[in-house]
Amino acid sequence: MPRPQAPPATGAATAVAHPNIALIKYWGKRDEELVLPRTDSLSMTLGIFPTTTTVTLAPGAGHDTVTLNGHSAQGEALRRVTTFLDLIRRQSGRSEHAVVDTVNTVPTGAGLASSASGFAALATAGAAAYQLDLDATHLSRLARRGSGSASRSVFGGFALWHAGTGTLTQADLGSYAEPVPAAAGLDPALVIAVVNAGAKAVSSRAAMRRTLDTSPLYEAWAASSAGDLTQIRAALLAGDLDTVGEIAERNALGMHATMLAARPAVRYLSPATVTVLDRVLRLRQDGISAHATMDAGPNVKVLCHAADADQVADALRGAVGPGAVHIARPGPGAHLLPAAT
Ligand code: 2P0
Repeated sequence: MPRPQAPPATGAATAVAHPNIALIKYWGKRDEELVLPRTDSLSMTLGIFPTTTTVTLAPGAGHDTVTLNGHSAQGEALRRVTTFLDLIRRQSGRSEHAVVDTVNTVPTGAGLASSASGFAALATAGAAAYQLDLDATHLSRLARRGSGSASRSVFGGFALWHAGTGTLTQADLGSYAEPVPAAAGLDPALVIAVVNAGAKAVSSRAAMRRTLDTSPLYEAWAASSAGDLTQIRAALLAGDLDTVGEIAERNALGMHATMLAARPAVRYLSPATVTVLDRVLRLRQDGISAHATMDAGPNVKVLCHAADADQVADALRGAVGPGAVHIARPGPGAHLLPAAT
């Protein structure tokens, strides 16, 4: 795999990464410490809402300093970043603390997770700042440790994150994302309908743990997800967006079914979610290829042909109110920005 760019020699680096939306979901960890998933997953990296992160080494500083959208990070957010920097320090054999400055362009309360783009950007900038010369595969493995889905945002377009197999050590080595080929004619868009911008009641980390521990439906979904993955790869290669959408929708609904069967149940879907799902069904009845996927929240992402995206967005706007619908095309993988001169 190519390197995102040659690492700089200055101890400072800036990287950009974009969010991704899974078409085959990651839901459930085999190992929490190593962030090893139970199943393979497959996503599309978006061309909107980049996160830009600068990591600057601070020799002599007694701790890391983290700024998120101009505000000093505290508590759990700070702990996750410093733990991640500790990993980079161990791998690079260096001990300096760092100053991390992150700007996230997901509109406040858009209901889209920023941990994927956030940790992909942090891994890319952090590795460069600490002179850790990693190719994209190893960057993906590193980003995974910050947040599982971040492993996929290292790559643009469609990406497959391997769960890894064998012993924990073997799985750690084998769990990374890689690009997935798609037919040249495939021109997808994801229309994002934000039905509720509020914070979620249960974190996805806690929800996936509870699902794995208590849901009698979990193993059945995990097994069926393997078949979904094989079929969606074939559909991507064949340029069959309708089949891609069909598989993505059933995989997401199956994931939510596992949560609904957890004890106690985890229910992210709201009445407005179901209203949007009805609109998507109506679009299909009108002959438009549109299929829905939902993550750890009530918002709906609708996969369609780019040529239909405006029409799909109009239809969804009617269900969620103006200003809450975004259109995303496939975007680039995480990359370093040239050093400022
Ligand atoms: C996904 N989600 O595949 C799934 C579908 C949410 C639903 O990845 O615990 O923030 O940091 O590894 O990556 C959200 O989980 O979780 C997620 P951690 P992450 O996109």
